[in-house]
Amino acid sequence: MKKTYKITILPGDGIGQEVTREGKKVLEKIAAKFGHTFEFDEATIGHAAIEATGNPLPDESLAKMKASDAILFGAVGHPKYDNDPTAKVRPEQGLLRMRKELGLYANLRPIKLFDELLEASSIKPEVLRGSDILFFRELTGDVYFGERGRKDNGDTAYDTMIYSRYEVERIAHKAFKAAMTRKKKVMSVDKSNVLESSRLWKEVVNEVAKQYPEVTLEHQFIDAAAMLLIKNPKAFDVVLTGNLFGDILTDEASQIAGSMGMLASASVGDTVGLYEPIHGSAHDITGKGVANPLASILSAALLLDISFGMKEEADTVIKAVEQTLKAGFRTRDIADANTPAANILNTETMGAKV
Ligand code: GGG
Repeated sequence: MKKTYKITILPGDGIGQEVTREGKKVLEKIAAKFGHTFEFDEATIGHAAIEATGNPLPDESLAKMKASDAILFGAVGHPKYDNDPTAKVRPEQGLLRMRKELGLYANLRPIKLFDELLEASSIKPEVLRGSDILFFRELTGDVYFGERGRKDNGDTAYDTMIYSRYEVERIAHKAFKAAMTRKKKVMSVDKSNVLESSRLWKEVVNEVAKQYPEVTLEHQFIDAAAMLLIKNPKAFDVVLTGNLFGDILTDEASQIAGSMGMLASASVGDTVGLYEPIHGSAHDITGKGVANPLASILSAALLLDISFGMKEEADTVIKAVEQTLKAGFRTRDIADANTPAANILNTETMGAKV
């Protein structure tokens, strides 16, 4: 009997709702085209969940996710909390708890460059052409989960950057294994000239590297890596880094791909895989129908490939995105002065075109 694949749809907040609808639409199309049975169940997280239950990650949502084969997630966030530093409950807490509860410690962020968007990038096409980078961002450690607080009557604040040997080991193995299937190059990014947690990071990465003698390992400080990424993106293959540095560096790398709206990601670890665009909830454009759904659609492709082992189906999605771009269609964020107005699509029509 053919398997029924259970997919939790977790739209979250802001444009997360709009783009995830298009990602789901593409999964439905793939199911029909290839004769698969995908069963979808929606769950809440973030501000939407706080409004409904007071909790950014209700137990019911977590239970649904744990019972599914994969999760397609949108984004969390709301400006209300950005302007209130004293808020005790915040949408992002739902995201962090979800990553921790599901053991999603490895965030894969491929910087997929479509030839059609070379001109849309802030970097010169000749510098960009041929770039192909895969980031491994550690997701359940670092300053995100270390002790934090206030002292001196609230006048001093602290966050603790903390890593344990096993946390670095497990993500390093994932990065080295991926490098073996690519150009056999790993760049580990840290700040070991200043930070003790980075010195442990470097020490452990060097130890893990001994098990992969065919892979060339290079270390860079985060500041130098940020500069090199723009200067010479072709020099990068697999990048291995911590939670905070990975968050910042991959937002920067999105400019290589032309827009934040183009970058998909996969979070994997101990249990079910989670797939999401790297962008946030973008309340400035929420409800306007202009959000780029391609990162969600490409996240759906990662879901098919990594969680379901459906390589052909995943490639079909990527090819459909490629053809849509080749035909000249763009959302606002990836359009340029030469894009005819009729080719600038909204979120829904871009999803439909793909
Ligand atoms: N889809 C990604 C998303 O929702 N990002 C919002 C966010 O708060 N992310 C925290 C982080 O990953 O650093």
